[in-house]
Amino acid sequence: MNRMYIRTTLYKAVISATVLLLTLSSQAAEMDHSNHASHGTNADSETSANNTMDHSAHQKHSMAAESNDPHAHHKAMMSNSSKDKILRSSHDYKAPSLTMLNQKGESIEVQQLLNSDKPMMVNFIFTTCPTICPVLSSTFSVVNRKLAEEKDLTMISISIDPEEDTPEALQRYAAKFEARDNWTFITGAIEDSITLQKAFNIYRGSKMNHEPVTYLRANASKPWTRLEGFPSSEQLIGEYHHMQMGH
Ligand SMILES: [Cu+2]
Repeated sequence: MNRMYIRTTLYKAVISATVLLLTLSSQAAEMDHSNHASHGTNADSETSANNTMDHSAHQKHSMAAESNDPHAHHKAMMSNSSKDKILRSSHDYKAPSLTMLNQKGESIEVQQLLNSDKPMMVNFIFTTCPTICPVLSSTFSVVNRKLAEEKDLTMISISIDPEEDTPEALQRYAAKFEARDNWTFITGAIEDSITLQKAFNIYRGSKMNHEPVTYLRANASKPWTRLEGFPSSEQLIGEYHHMQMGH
């Protein structure tokens, strides 16, 4: 769908239908993902069901709705341009054999790391991203803390901008998101990052085109679950428990 068309249409609706707006404004606590438009956030996500969001990174938008609020039209647009949904699919991605680096500067055999017989959650990020990655990383941070008792779980964030994301940069990023020991950040050669992105069908030619995707699997004998969109921490934890029950 054409986002600009939606926004334009909504704006007209705002002008002509105040009553409608007041109704919509009650949904204003939903997130504004309009700044994610350039990342193609919603392009493929129209078909899925789940619409629960982690709002932790967007508290500033959680204003109470008021009847005479002059920003009601803005809120209405936010709530309606942000029907972010999670598109869930299953894939047999093959981790390539690569030697990369973790945030401590240690060599990591990527294939060995990813082909673990233990549960795993993976995403692709870059530390200077102003939009998608802070949301994904905030969610990972909450999950990392809430699943602290799950000793087998490994969480992995792979840089798609390894030239900027040195091990030191990743270590600072990890500290910022209070990453526990079981959350590893991966960088290395740009070609290797691209190879890895292609293996997980997330390479889009430029870091500026990247999409929010989270991958999970119970162990190396299972397919990867691919979640496109912005799952909340509760959703990710739900996926984790679901997967641990053998589904
Ligand atoms: Cu990003």
